Amino acid sequence: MTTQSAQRQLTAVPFAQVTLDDPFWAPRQEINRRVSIPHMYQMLVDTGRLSAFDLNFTRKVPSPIVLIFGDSDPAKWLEAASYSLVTHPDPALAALVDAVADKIISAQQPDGYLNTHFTAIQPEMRWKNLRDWHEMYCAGHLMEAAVAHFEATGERKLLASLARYADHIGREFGPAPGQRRGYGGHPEIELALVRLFHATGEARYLELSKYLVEERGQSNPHYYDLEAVARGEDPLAYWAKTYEYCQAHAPLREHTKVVGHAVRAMYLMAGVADLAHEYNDPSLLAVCEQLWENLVHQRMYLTGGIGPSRHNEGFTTDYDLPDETAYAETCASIALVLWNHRLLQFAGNSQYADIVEQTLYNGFVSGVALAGDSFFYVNPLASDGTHHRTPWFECPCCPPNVGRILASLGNYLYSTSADGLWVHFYAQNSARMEVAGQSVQVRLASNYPWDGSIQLTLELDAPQEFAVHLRIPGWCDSWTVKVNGAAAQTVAAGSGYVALRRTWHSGDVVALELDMPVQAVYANPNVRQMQGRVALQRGPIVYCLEGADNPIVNLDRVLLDPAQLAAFVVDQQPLLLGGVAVLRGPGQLVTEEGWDSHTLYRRNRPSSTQPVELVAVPYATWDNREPGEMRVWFRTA
Ligand code: FUB
Ligand code: ZN
Repeated sequence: MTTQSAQRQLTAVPFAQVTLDDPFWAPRQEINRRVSIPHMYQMLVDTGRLSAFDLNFTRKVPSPIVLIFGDSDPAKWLEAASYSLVTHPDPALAALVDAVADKIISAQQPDGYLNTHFTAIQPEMRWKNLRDWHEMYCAGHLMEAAVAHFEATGERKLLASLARYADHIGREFGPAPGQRRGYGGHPEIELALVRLFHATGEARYLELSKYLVEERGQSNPHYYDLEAVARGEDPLAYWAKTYEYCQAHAPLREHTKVVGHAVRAMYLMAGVADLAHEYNDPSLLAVCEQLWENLVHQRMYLTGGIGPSRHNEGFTTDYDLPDETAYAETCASIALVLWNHRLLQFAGNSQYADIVEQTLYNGFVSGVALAGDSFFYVNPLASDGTHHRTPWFECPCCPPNVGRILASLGNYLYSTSADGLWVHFYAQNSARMEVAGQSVQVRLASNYPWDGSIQLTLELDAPQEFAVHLRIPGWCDSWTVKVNGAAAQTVAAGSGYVALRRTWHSGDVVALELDMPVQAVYANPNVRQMQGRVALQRGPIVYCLEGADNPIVNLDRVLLDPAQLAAFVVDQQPLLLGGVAVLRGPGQLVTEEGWDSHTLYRRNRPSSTQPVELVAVPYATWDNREPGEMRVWFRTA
């Protein structure tokens, strides 16, 4: 990617123009609409998150921090519900959305301020602790909800309300005399303000976003120290010890690694990617590229999970990727998707689409049960059988976050550029988009991700020359492409796409065959926790063993010989786990022969194994049956 220009060459096709009817996502979207969104609404009601906007609740002070940022949960729900209305008009949901929008607006103060906790409970503490108290984070989610609500309904009332709140924040914070040089400890508002700018056309929101990014980590003494002293606190008593936790340890352009809380880091970088484009600032894009390299090559799980540590809900050191204790918060994977999707639009480099795909199909969608009414907050890569999804959390950030991504999933499939269209993912769908000045209807038929045969049919009003860019996924080593049955002239794009450049006629069919064998995956020798281990992947799907299919006590005793991979068969099971391809193949089980419950250590090692038939299921679908062990990384024979 060039660092001379930071302008995006691609424009993502919005989900409103894409209808998924594939076997993987379409049923999940339907469950999201029919089960998750109503379930989450009820949870918000039951936990007082919605009635908080009536501003007549009480709460002990100091409040648990999770209650302080409770406004963000209805905001994400409203965003999810608004997206759902776009693809599935539903008068009952529309009425609920309208009522929630009104409720939020009703809590707005005359000066534009809009936060339930710091209006009803601690009004004297408004903006006094930007580091910890999440006011800007909540504001950001409310702004995203307002943009989604406006786009779904055409109603400007919530958008106008959040614009007033943004104006309030813009008056309070900034570099001008009389303003405070603060910025939020939990990024989110940065990317939200860019969305608000696009929805309203008001450049001051973009300027505010830029200020918040540029100011981060700048002042000396540190802004968070100054505000701590003003509260009568010792800044050194900060539990996280260092401002790396909230990416405020140094000015952004001096960041060299992804650090701290994973969700904060990713939301921040998604906003930075937006600003790089909006201001055509290569130095911001360069920071994105540098941190991306560190994240993807040293700090990311195979599933697209990020942030191994529970302590800071975030990053530790390079190559520290334990499986059983992995934190890998669902929200962190979501934020990773948001960032990579933004990076993808700069030059159409498939390395970013690879991350989006890997994350969506694995560590993101593991976050919700197939039934749609329970969720993972933490996504480990091994379990002794005690980790399960639950209907809700004291800190319920993940469920509505999953809801908004599922409802808008069509966002991730296509882009257009000056020279044509780009296909990033091959889930079956129909879409329409503007290409080279005319509306093009696209039908993509596939059984992805279970099968690598893809057929793309184009319908146009008149013949037109443009390029169709097809992503060759990072996991695919061999592929063919034909147009109307004949081997096609492709231009290999170094960026991981092939381009078919020709005059297209209505009815032209592109056939892409992606070879999709069962693959063994190994970890870099520096990942100490995964040495001598192997994982199974097929296409974008990472597999795991679950106790439900493998009645073995202690799945960690399974040995998998990569030389036996050819013996694995792909078994499509339409009735299992919503319809999945299961992998069946041979393994070995280390027996306990020579050991007993009185022997923890021995001076010689009895090596006794017995053959075992293994059944692997997609990682994302684990814990949807009876409780049991789960494991992604196996010992190698
Ligand atoms: O702090 C707000 C959200 O709650 C974070 O993004 C999550 O990690 C959880 O701590
Ligand atoms: Zn979360």
